[in-house]
Amino acid sequence: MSEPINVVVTGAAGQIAYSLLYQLAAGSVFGPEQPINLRLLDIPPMMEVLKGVVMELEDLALPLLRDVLPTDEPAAAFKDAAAAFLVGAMPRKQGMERKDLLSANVKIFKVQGEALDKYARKDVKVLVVGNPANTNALICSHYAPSIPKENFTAMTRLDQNRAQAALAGRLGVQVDKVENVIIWGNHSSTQYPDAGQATVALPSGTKPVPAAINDDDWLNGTFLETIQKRGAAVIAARKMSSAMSAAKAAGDHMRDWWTGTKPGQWVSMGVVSDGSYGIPKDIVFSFPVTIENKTFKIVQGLPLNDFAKSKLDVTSKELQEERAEATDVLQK
Ligand code: NAX
Repeated sequence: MSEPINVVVTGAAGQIAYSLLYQLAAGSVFGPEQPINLRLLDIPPMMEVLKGVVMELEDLALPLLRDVLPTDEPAAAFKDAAAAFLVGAMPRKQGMERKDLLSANVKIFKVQGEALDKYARKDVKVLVVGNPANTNALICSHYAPSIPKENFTAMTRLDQNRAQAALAGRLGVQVDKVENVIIWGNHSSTQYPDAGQATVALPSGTKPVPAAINDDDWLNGTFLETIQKRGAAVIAARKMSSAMSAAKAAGDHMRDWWTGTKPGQWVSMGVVSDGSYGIPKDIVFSFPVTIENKTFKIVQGLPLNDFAKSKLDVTSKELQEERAEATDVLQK
């Protein structure tokens, strides 16, 4: 057994955390040999609710879960953190403009970036789930200059899982038979879910998904829109946003970052752009990556047709706008 690591979950009293915490305590993210201390951050009005969550964590009676600290102090939460799930964010309220949402969140992620910079381990792995996830991750990294920017990522894994499930459904195969579907860009409705490089393992052998489906209109139309709008469809039905699937995706993202991807397989993560595929640097853009030794590499050289290029352009423009708005808020 290794020494316990400190794992932070913000928004710990919220609905995504409620599903995520069990996975962490059960060892499905950091593995069955890695004990963890949980650092649960939320805001002062939620401390009573958080007490209940802590009671339930105790009642899980899981041996990997060691020390649990509920707190409303970022300094206490981020101390010696090895991994952080930044789930807590200001929710969009009725009548709220995107700008207002961005402005409230930029302030939260500035404070958390500063706390990470000061108190966390320099190799901390940060996954931002709270929306607008990509730009929040960028801000957070900006305020933690002593931590490499590669250590800040945003979650598009839920979009990837949704896309994989939709393709498997259409092909009538088990979900794990489909691999390498890509989410490009922002975790928003401008994202580009791309099945162009995806493969499906069929009894007759592995085939490219576009050939197996043989319906580009569906792939570039219904499929794309269904994934882009899936979050809204869940809200319309459940009257609450995706939580169980979001928590599972957060676990998938961190597990792959921690333990690596399988040979030949890639996953999508929002990472600080290095200019790959002509995407401007210094925005957090979702790319296909492979991971080894806790380090990701953007998959290079994938062919992009004009349709794909135009989609990447739209989502990249939105991220540049978000960055400009965020910078504007921070300069005021
Ligand atoms: P909830 O409203 O259930 O929980 C959010 C929690 O965050 C609350 O307990 C709140 O008090 C807390 N919080 C607010 N400000 C905080 C701060 N400064 N420090 C610490 N905690 C703070 O939301 P939930 O459904 O759990 O969703 C959380 C976030 O995930 C939202 O921003 C949501 O939009 C985002 N999502 C992102 C997804 C992604 O794929 N990247 C998908 C799912 C989800 O929509």
